[in-house]
Amino acid sequence: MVGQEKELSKDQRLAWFKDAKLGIFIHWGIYAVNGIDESWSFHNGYISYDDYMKQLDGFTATNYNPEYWAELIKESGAKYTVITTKHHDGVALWDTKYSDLNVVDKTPAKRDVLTSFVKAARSEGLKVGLYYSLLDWSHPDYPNFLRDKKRYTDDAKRWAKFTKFNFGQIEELTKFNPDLYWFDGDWEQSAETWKAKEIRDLLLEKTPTTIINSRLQGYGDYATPEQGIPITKPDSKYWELCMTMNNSWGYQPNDTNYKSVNQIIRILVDCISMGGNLLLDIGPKPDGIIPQEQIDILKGLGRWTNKHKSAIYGTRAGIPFGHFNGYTALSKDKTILYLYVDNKPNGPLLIKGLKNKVNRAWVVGNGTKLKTNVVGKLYWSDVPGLLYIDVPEDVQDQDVTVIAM
Ligand code: FHN
Repeated sequence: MVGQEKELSKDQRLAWFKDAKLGIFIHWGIYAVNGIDESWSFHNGYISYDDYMKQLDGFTATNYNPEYWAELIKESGAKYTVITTKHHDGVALWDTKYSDLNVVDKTPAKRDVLTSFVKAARSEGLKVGLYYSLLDWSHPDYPNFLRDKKRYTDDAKRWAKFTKFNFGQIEELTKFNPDLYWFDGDWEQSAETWKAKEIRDLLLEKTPTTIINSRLQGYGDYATPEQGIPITKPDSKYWELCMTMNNSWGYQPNDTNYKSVNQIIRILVDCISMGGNLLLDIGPKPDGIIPQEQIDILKGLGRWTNKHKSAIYGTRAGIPFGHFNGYTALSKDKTILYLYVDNKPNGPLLIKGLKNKVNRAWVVGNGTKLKTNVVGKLYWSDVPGLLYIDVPEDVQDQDVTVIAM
């Protein structure tokens, strides 16, 4: 249960996560072959189960280059990555001994594509998260199959068989020594039915320094909002927003509705300003090529994150809205305030109601000192009244300018 262990131990386990700010999510599976919705397309009846599974024949991984994936993820500025080891369709990316529904036995890729990625990501210094769907719509002993067709409703023996299988696969994943377990699909059963506490205990016993996302029916460590940016800070000390670059998790060539680099940077700073992380998704093609639009976004993001490192990693949530018309964050020791300027200012920035004296202000990434002008300071106080900061056009970033003070 959240908060079950001693707070210190949970804080220690989550320390890297709190500082990381950016992760890259990877949805890679057979759904990329037809370029359709991952798992949901058959569950919702847009394609028959048999036709969905025909995609196994097209998952080739012929151009799969895990070292390049890891390099690119690193270049984006991400500190961690989470890959779908098995989505709701039940197709495993590793050589599981619990089912032959895996890319080694059933696809022309004929090899475990997970091990090489974990290794490559680690060599780039990235923390590695493994996504695992608790529900498995392919397993014959899993009760819920198609949206309107249940295999069974109450059969303790079959559920026990499924539970054994699920624990078997989860235990196999512990051998990768993940820094993070990213569960999904918990909504179909209760914590008791999943044996969520036992899953958590198993993971912390096998991999004691790991962390677990919230989708384990209350037995995770941090909140996992999805897609819509939280308007207010989620009610959890640790959290991560997971989000697609276009409207799809997996590769869908027809979905060209990509957010721009600028829009994604603004979402990232929104998360940072509330003390959270952004887990941004990519969906590689069935041969392992990452679509060019996604590469461009990762590189564009990398340009900005590399320039603004000090205002990203290890920061904490900013000051309450009302002091500044935009996103803010604080350095870990709370001596530096960062202002993220996501629109071209048409005059000096205004910060009001500060309780601390401001010694200097500068542009993050190029160090230019900025002129500040205090208006309405009380003669008996060190605290500025209205503080204006000029940000000349030639020091502004093409996306989001960051001012430190
Ligand atoms: O059903 C999945 C969906 O396909 C995708 O994997 C996302 C990622 O967070 N999670 C589920 C829905 O919450």
